[in-house]
Amino acid sequence: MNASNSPDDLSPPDGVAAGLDRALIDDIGVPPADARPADLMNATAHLVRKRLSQRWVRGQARESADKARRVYYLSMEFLIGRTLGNALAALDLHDDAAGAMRARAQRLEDVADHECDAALGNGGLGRLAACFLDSMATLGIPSFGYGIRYEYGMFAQEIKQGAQIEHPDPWLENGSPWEFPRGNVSHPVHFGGWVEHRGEGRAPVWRAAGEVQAKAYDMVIPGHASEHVSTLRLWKAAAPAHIDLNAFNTGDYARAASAKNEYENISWVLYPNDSTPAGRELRLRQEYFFVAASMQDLMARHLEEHGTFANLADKVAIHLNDTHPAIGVAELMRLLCDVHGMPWAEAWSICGRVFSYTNHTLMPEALETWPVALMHHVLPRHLEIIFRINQELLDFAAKQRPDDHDFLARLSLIDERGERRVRMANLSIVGSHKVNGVSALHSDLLVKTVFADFASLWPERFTNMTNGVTPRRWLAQANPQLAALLDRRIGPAWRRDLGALEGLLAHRDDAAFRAEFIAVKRANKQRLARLIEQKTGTVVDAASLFDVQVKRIHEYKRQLLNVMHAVTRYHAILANPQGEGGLPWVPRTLIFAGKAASSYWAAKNIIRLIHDVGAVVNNDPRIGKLLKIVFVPNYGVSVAETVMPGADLSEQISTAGTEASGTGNMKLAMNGALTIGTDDGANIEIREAVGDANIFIFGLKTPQVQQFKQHGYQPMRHYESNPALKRVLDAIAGGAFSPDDPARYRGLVDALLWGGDTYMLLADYEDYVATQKRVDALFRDADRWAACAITNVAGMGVFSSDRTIGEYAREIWRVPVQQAGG
Ligand code: 26Q
Repeated sequence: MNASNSPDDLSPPDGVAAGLDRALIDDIGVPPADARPADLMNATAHLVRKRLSQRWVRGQARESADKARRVYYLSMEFLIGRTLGNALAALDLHDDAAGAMRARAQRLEDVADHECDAALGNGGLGRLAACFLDSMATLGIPSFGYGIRYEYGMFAQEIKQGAQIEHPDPWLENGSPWEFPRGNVSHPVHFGGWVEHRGEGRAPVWRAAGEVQAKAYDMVIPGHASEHVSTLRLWKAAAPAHIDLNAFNTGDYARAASAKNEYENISWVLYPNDSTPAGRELRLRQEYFFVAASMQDLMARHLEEHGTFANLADKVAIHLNDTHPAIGVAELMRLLCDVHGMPWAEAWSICGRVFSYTNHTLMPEALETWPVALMHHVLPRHLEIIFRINQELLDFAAKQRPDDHDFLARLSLIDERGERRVRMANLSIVGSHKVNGVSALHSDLLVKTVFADFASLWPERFTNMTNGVTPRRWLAQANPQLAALLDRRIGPAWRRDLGALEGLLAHRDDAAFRAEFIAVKRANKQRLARLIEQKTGTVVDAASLFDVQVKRIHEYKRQLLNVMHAVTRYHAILANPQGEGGLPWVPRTLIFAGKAASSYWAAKNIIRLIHDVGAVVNNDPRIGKLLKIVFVPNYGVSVAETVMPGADLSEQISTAGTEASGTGNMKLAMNGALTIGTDDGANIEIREAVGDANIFIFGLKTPQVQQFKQHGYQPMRHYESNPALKRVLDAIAGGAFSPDDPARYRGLVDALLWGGDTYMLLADYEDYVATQKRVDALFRDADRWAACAITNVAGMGVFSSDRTIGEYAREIWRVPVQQAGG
């Protein structure tokens, strides 16, 4: 399977090695002898891009000719990371490119490091969208991702004296070799103004006050071991041409520039996933902007292929990645009825067959709502449409449960308590034929709690689609050594058929295999140790247990519980330097990484606490190598690609019932880490896949959490009755780790003792610490630990995003997929 032999292309037959000099001259404008690593990266990217665009053009033509049913995945976030390594692997050009770099005395990894991450997402939801694009392309699903071409992605995190500092992320500063500006594809998007009602039988007219142009920029998404490529189409906001001209003609450049800014700011920057969803007007404009452009785009494609909208639902599936694009429901109704003259009932029937919606969070406070007044100001016609949808919903519901006003008030698209607000989740549910959660537990809780009323109306609408991750990026690319070991033992099919990992179980009892597995893990830990030293200056020992918690910093994810364990261990080592229970201490390295939303005080304080505890522990000569605590700055996709393979232990310790799924848990287990976790999200399904003997589950279960909350949870009881816990909290609150500012962490501790301990850290502390001792015990037996780790890898087949996308395709989108390996 050498791509240079495929009948593919017009491109040079000898791949990267032969084409590189030409590309340096033609595409980069640099003499090959002067090429720096960044030039080599760009030149290689251009070579790869040419091959992909040939496949792309052919594929798009085929899909048009076939009048294929297409999936449109609407998402405010796509956390892609880097593309070069992924594209090389997809084209089977990796070895060829590595050879070409060697011939220039470079390493491909170092060259590839010069690519910026495309960090167009906050965390799990955005990365999930990127894994899904990879799987849709690989499974040959005719598909588009639609989103926003943010000028600035997720902020870059710097740590100064232990505190997070945010910097803008100008990822497009030097251009991106992967984007294709589509000069001929743009759509107008309107805002504001008023609605003119022209009487019976005539459609209302939206007299908008402002217009902005949405310009298409495409990113190519290669399928793996497949000719298929998909498209990620991102929209950039631009002032309409006539605005520019008018101002420039009068010579008023300052006014022209400020007018231009007012339009173009819509696609400037990614909104952070704040602790409280920000009710900011620009965010609503962003949501409508990309939805309106995407809907026009897909409707134009449909009309060109079919000449009618009557069959729209047969040919188009639109997926809402959370409620962020939910305004699409109202926009489709507006386009069909107001613009194309379709009767309301027919349009509503199409709408309900076209849309589907994924929910990613249970926390009621995180459900998106917009003030009615703001919606009226920005999208007056959409608000009217929402009111009409709501009227029909409430009429229907009233027939099911006459006089149950509370029921109707909960279902209503409008929250009438206090300032009236539009509930975007309710709009998404009424407008969709399927609504799913992202793990079995989460989907179950959705129908039992936040969406119980809707589930009583339409039980068949609700379903589960457990998340997955792409094994191409998270195993093949991130962990080449483990990938090579897998290839030798079970063959290469796992890349497209991750269930094949089960074949490892047959090798688990082979001591030689376990030794090889241990050697691969050690090499990956050394690679991670180098990254840690380079980024933090702290030297860590690759022989120690690498205990990893990497994810957004959030109270419900309980990084603070992890820190409490660290302090517990610190105290215990000081008290018993020789060890515990007659056994020496297992040296540990606690590795944290993650960003806090810039306005989230508690999360930022937790980052600071991690650093402060690290500074004390790491420099305490009595501790030596027994405990190290490090925080890797600027966590993102590229950092994750080095962290996942180097982890021994995966911390997934959210309060039961709060983490919808998690996907880092899957990536870590796939790379041979054992999980210490709560009975939450996809952890439960990981336990089922690997067996109780190969995972450390602790703490309260979801029903117990609910019971405790109902019957009055008293955190202070735990504090008073557990001396180790008391010592830990007293030390943190008393300034033991912040002698320069002893009160720095009073607030964090007070929130536990006096503020109700919302996420029940104190209730889970004892079991967590006890479970960490079981972790130590297993780690002392390296061979037994390796057998458990192998069992984890072997069980991860089900967590491929190919499995997830296969389920979406069959059960929600009703599109055919190319079989694995086909
Ligand atoms: C909303 C309104 C205004 C501004 C920002 C937002 C916003 C943005 C992003 C709200 C939420 C998000 C992101 C949520 C998220 O990443 N959720 C995670 O989704 C993963 C994929 O399903 C799950 O695995 C995680 O459990 C879930 O936390």
